Amino acid sequence: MRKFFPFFAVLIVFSMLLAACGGSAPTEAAPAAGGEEAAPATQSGSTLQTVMDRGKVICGVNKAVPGFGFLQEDGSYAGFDIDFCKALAAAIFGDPEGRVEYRPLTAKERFTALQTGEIDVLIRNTTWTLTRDTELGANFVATTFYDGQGFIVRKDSGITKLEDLDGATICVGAGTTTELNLADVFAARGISYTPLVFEGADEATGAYEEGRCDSYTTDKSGLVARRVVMADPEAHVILDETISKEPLGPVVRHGDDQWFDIVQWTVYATFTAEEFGITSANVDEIKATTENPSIKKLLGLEGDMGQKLGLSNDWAYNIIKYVGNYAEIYDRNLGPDQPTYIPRGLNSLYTDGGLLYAPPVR
Ligand SMILES: N[C@@H](CCC(=O)N[C@@H](CS)C(=O)NCC(=O)O)C(=O)O
Repeated sequence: MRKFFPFFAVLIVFSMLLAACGGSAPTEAAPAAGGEEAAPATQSGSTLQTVMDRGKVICGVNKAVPGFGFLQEDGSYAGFDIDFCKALAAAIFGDPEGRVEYRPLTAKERFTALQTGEIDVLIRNTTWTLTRDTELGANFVATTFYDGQGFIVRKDSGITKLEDLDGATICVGAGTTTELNLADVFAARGISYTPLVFEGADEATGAYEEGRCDSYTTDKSGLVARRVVMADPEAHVILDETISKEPLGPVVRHGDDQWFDIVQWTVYATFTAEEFGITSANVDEIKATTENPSIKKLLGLEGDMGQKLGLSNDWAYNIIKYVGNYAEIYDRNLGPDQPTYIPRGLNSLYTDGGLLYAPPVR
């Protein structure tokens, strides 16, 4: 019984913080959904036209998560999510160089930026949930990274499991699924805690490193990423336990099916290229020699797959040539040679025991 009072106190504080920070609940009315049924299959959306007229795609990204979305010292962006922005630009414009404008957004800002048209697409460690898919006027197109929420603690804290966090102060980002899972799971397991809520990862991990909280919680990918930029990464350990499902991927606005299709098939082209063993290094040779009808369709040698999307027929060739297949994107950012190494696990092709499975290009 002794645990109950502090636990409810925590809940009240948490609710106040959630109200202040917006949580992941909608804070603005979403634009009217376009309605998939209302739109004929051949209807042209306006986002592609806007992007083509502008000559650039505006991509909402993270700037604080190395390996995923990170603003580097030279002012350029790098990461797994950034590469999907480039893949989209390659599909639309051919060479993606100079064709993406990155808009750094905090977790709290991201859905409003999408709703208001400030960005064309959100590619920023964002979890697909029912509420976001409906009330926020967002459409998740595909999962590019299967993740789950975890916790990082100081190695010398002696904390090895969630129950050891009873009574702890936990640093967490505002407007995230992380906040909500933390409340649900800790309540269900009767673990009391005090949340310290911050708008950005820099602030949250800064507070954790200063010892203001006993643990920092976010997607495990985010923990690996943020550990890299800590003063002494070796002094911190990520607990084994994963408390949620966090399927991360690109998001578009409701109401433009053509744009949805373009972003979705851009992702699928990277999976399909890996499945066929087509890389940025061998795509020209394969293009010149292949007799495989499926590869011919993908690379635009047969059929008019690109045109059906409103693009040129070499859309997928350009993605592969200039950005690479999924494995290349993964390894460049999260592979064994990177400080942000994350074993592929669920993010392997279905043929390798993972969850990545693209519908056929035909
Ligand atoms: N995947 C989760 C969490 C994503 C998220 O934004 N996490 C925070 C962790 S504090 C983050 O990346 N913050 C970086 C920033 O806002 O600069 C979600 O979609 O809500």
